Amino acid sequence: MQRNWIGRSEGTYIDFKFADSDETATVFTTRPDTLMGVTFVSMAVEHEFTAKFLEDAPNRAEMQAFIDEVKRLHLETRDENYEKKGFFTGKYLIHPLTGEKVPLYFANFVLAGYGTGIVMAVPAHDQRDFDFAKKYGLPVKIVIQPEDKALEEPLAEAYTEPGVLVNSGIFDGTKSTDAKKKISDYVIKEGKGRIGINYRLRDWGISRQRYWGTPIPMINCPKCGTVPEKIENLPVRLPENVEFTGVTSPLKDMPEFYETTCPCCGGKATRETDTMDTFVESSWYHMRYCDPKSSDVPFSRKEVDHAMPVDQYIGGVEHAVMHLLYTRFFTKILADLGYVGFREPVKNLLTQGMVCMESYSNDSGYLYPDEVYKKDGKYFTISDDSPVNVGRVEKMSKSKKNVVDPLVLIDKYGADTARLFVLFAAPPEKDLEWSEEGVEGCSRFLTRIWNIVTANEEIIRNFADPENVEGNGKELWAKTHETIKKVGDEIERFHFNTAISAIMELVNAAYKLKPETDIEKAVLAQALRSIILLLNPFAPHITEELAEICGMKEIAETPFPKLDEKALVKDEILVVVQVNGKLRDKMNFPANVTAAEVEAAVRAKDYSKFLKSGEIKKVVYIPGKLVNVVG
Ligand code: ANZ
Ligand code: ZN
Repeated sequence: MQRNWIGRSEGTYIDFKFADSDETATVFTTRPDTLMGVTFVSMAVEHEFTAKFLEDAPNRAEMQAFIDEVKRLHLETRDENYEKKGFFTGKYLIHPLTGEKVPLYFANFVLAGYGTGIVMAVPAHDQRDFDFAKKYGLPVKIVIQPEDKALEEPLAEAYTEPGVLVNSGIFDGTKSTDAKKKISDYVIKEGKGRIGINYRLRDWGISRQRYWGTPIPMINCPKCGTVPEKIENLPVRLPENVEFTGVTSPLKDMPEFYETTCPCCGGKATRETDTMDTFVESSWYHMRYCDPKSSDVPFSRKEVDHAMPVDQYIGGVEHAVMHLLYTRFFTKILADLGYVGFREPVKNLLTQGMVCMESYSNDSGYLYPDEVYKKDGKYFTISDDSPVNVGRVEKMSKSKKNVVDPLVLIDKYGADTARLFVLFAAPPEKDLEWSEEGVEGCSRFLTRIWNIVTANEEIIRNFADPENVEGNGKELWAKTHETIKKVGDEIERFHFNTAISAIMELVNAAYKLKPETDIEKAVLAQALRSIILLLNPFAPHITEELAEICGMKEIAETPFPKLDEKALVKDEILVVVQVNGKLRDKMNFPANVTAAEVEAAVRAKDYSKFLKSGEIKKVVYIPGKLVNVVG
């Protein structure tokens, strides 16, 4: 996402001479392969050429009106999907290769801040240029043909795929992918262009007309201009006796703050009342947390290098480009200046999803979920049983009223159920769809655990973990330790939902064992203790309560359950049999089977109908997995 946001773009600058002067209009293009298809050139109204064009224009008023309209549009919206509009500048440019005259247009979709603000237009191969050409009756010249069949003219839309060059003189027959470099090299060799790199990234204006934020320590003097505050007067502190009118920053109404003297000439001057964007601070202030007591420096390198970088950043996806890009930028500067010894502030990023829910509405607007009820798959209002429309599942928002109050949920089901549902319903990086059924399911699951633990309280109290298990309890013993391993691994990867579903499986397995022997009781006791411990991070209240009932130590003081590798050793393994690479059979072997025993077992079977020669030439055994029979 950051790479996209920065938007590095490699292309070529190409010079077009004006037909009526010696001046040059330079375009930036990433598609020099289409150069021979240029039928006009478009430019931003904010370009510096504009003033001259206005002077020369016979229809100056009309041109000015167009320019004003587009400028307003560019200030008001950043979304570039508005209707394409243009205006002829009255000027022509000379095509650098053909020498033909091409008209120069103002176009509202050309941005002043990107490239050169001038674009060579290729209507046949660029959709924006195509729409523009259709609207203003400009020619469409095909210079790239698909390799399999010729395009039908007139085109219904721009052809933007690669192909082979046509109508391009010496470049005819060249693949468009190769022609990019060829034409670019040619133009450069002719002295009519240069390689260019452009970035989509816009400048970051860090000042805000707000009170909260770091003061900008600058002073505006009518004589000296904008000058920095004297070092001995730093830091500039914001007044604390402020009143918020809700209209302007209170600083603008506080002469006691802004009236000052100029550090250069000593005359009357005003202090800057804008403050810095809060991102300026959040880009580095976490480093102060590593060293909150230093008073001569913001932080000491020793303390910061010890604690930073951040191991795990968790945030909404909106931080991936803004905050995280700024903080990387600040960190690199601080590293360059020698204030920190690392160049990346964060080791790992998790962008969590959103909580979503369907919305309910009727003619009088949106309804809260507790104003409706569900019957036979349809929804009705509680107030008068009238039907309710159900909207799509989307981000919870107050305006759509598709929100649930966690307190209501906690009152009805308890905090453990609420937390368990949130963690279970989706992996953290995905959106979570809220559902009452899901919440009820989690509540039932906790009840099942309560029931099985309290029913086996004596067993849990009296039986220690088993040493080694054979026979009837073996399956649950293995399952317990598989679950311990899985839950541990999944928690480390933030996959709480799969950790919880593994615990659910273990609960089901525990319900199946009806213990008779002491060893079986020990197995069940260990399984139930493990369930309590493993579930504790997700449902702390009920599990601490159960631990106490069963005479276990306080869980907060208990380490994560230990994995017993012995329990994971399988008695039997399943080996897949391939004959000449195709799956043909499966066989069970004792876990300690040797390659020779597997080969003997395979040779004892009759696979002759799958063998080309009718007999086995070779047997290749990949231990524990598969055996390939060749012949
Ligand atoms: C001719 C051409 C033909 C183009 C074609 C595209 C397709 P990126 O990849 O984002 O860098 N462009 C250049 N400057 C512009 C500006 N200031 N405002 C609007 N558009 C501008 O995009 C580069 C392409 O965007 C350039 O390549 C140019 O159009 C356009 F079949 O040149 B192209
Ligand atoms: Zn001054």
